[in-house]
Amino acid sequence: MSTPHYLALSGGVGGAKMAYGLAQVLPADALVVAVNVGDDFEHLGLTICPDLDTVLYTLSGRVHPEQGWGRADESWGVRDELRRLGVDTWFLLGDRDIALHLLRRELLQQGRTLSQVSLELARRLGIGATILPVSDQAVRTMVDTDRGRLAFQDYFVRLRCEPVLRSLDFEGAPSATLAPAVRSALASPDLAGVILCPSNPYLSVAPMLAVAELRERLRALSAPVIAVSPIVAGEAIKGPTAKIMRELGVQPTAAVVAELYADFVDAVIVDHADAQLAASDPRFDVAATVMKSAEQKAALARHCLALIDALRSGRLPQP
Ligand code: FO1
Repeated sequence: MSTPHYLALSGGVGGAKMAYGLAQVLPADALVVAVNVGDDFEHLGLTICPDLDTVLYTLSGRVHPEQGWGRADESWGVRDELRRLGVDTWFLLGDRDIALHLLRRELLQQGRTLSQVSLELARRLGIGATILPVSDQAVRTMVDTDRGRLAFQDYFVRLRCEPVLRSLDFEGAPSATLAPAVRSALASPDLAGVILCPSNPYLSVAPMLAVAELRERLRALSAPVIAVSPIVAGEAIKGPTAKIMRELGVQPTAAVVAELYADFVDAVIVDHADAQLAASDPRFDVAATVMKSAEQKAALARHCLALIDALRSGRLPQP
């Protein structure tokens, strides 16, 4: 990669919206999106990569607009037939989604890495940006709850996040390394900056940072690293982030999110609703972070790029 480029670190729905905004305002060869793999699992013989697929479907304009995951215009013939065959279809996979999974299975069985497969799927979906898993090795989020130790999707989808969370760990992370192209993007002198998308800090960002090499490289980076808070006025924009933070004994605030990343982040963008944080601490910057329309996504992306630009030239963000 020889042109200036930006690396976005993304989980599922919220991260994908940010990545979509960045893809609107950057040339295709200037955006690399490294995606959480902690939610991945094997199901019905398929390798399910929910966050990668959410990014792929969002950037290719195929995502279900209300859910934020899965496909728009989906059909359910396979799910219905599985039900008739007595299969518990707790994890919803539509027909079009299954087609993508069959192709992923085929490409993986040919011996390609998850990075290579993700690049190929992005190409076939017409996406110009580079979409990669944060690691090619399996990192699996496990949760300890009041109902015992659970695999992530059992907790998140089957049990709808109802069990009370006590702690999380990331199986495989201690021996996992960065996907080679993510490492290259981070090591490149052309890296202009890193954007931590507004993803759940515990469920989406922590499994990425559990790959120790990522955190080390972010700490050592000379290019600016910024984060967008997924918490607005004490609540998550979407999903269970605030509930999880309370169960883990921390206040769901943008300030707490900033503290989690304090060792490697140069600035944190918070919503106007949390503007008071920026009044006393120059590490906070304020923007409209709730992204509903394509314009709002692009506007937040432009704000991120302007903040990185200001940090690169040593200027403080303007309130
Ligand atoms: N989320 C659900 O709440 N229920 C589902 O049945 C479900 C199926 C599903 C299938 C493919 C996919 O890529 C994502 C899917 N998700 C589903 C979303 C996903 O499991 C979570 O949103 C993420 O893991 C959290 O980022």
